[in-house]
Amino acid sequence: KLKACIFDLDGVIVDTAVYHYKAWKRLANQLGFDFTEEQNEELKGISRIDSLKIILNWDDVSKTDEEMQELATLKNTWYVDMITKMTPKEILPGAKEFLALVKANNYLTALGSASKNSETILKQIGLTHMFDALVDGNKVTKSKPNPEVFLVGAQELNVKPEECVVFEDAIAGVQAAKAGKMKAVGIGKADVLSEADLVIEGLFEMTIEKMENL
Ligand code: G16
Ligand code: MG
Repeated sequence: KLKACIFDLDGVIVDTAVYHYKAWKRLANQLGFDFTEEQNEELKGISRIDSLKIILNWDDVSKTDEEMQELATLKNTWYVDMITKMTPKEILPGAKEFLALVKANNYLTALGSASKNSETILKQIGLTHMFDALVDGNKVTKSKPNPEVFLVGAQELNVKPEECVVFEDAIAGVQAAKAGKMKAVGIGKADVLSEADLVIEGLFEMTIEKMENL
């Protein structure tokens, strides 16, 4: 029986992908190249440093580890400038309501995000108190599709992986949930997230019944 819900942040609770995109684009432009919104899809759910490696690879740019750290830090400065201006209005449709619903039905809740900025984002949108456990890029080292971020979430909630359902918008995130032996609800397009147990457009479509029937 399911006991806990683990939520990804970017793409599930809020759309910070637009800010990541703007900041990475600015960095790429500064380095003399560009990339499309379609390419940006590949960066969803991927850690900061791994995202940078993918971007540099698109234009065959090679940098030392030290240079990469500097570039990632620069991108993050621009990104943080944008997310510190976020407001609760940016919570995605149905997210707050579904969190309240699962809590009212005695399910435990955890955040399972690759971001090292999750605390700032949750504070800005006023949802920190809705989570029984917070697991993000500061607590784990292995990027999704590795299940580490979700397994640590289950551990912090004191439940078994089989008792968890993960809500994810990224292919890598759905794969991480399945690799961790958890149920996965994909948020987005069914053809893209075909490995999920159920795909919905957003949390506004989710019900307790759908969750219990997974
Ligand atoms: C998010 C985004 C990724 C981003 C990653 C790391 O993951 O989807 O694009 O690269 O976090 O973010 P930061 O640079 O803030 O540490 P998630 O897991 O919340 O979808
Ligand atoms: Mg995501």
